[in-house]
Amino acid sequence: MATSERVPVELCKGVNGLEKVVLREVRGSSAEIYLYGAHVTSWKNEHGDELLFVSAKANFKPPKPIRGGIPICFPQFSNHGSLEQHGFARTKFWSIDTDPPPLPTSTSNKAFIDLILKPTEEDMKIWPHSYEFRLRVTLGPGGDLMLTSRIRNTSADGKPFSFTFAYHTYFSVSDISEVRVEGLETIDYLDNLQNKERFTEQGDAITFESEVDKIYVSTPTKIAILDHEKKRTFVIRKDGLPDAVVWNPWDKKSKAMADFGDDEYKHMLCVESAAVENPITLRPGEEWKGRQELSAVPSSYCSGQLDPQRVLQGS
Ligand code: TA6
Repeated sequence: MATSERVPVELCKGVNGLEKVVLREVRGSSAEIYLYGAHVTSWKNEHGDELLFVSAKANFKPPKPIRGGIPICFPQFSNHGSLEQHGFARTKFWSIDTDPPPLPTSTSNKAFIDLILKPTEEDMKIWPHSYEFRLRVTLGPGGDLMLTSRIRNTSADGKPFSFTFAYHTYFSVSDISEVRVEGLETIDYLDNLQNKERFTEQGDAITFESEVDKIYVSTPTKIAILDHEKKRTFVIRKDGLPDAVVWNPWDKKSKAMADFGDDEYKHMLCVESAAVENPITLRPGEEWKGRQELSAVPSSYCSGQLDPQRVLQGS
């Protein structure tokens, strides 16, 4: 095995020479994060199975965002106002943070990276607030992937600022028509396909037969995505992120996206830990923390081993 394959953290060149960090865990799981956008583009289990979806037509060419993985939506989710859709964090070059303030749950893992984004003078013309955005990406001992964002208002002008946020996670699924989402039953959502009108989820699980673009508000902290064919369940655990966006573009919208294959909607689902309904406001000196932990567990219904409710109620 080449030496580089053993180190827990490796900085190297990715697509089009863009710098990326590779995290490796001793049992074989791995993750990749581009400094462009602090964008997680790969999360593999110990068998080398890719768990995230990245479009075969994804651009790895700034200033366009990368289609897939885990784009970071900041300082806004969606595209109201003057900022670009989903904000600028995903189309900026981040730096490696060599001196991060300690995280209370500071990791004993070795496979983690701290990245930081701060506005330039130029940036301040677009969004006139000074902040420090620190992101820690950790690959846990069992192959779990954790993203912790800390955003601090560092303005000297005494002004607060508000923002909305999402980890826009694209999960790889075998067949969207064989996927169920558990944990959002009875939860209210804003339907992006119906002028953000508010509804209550009626189903006993969410299944997919057409385009879905829903912002579930004040959701439980755990959400499960069950991929029946792969006998795999993704579990999202989130903290500081009260909402969850569920999106599949389906066929028509897929054809309209240049950086997305016409049929790729069949093999992906976005379930995004988010803070959208109620923007977060920070006064100078205040810091917000938003964290999501992703795990992928085997699920085999036939043996009745996995009851999704048990997964959601479990520790
Ligand atoms: O998260 C769902 C969504 O807001 C959809 O409305 C769709 O626009 C998707 O994000 C992708 O946005 P993007 O800017 O990455 O093409």
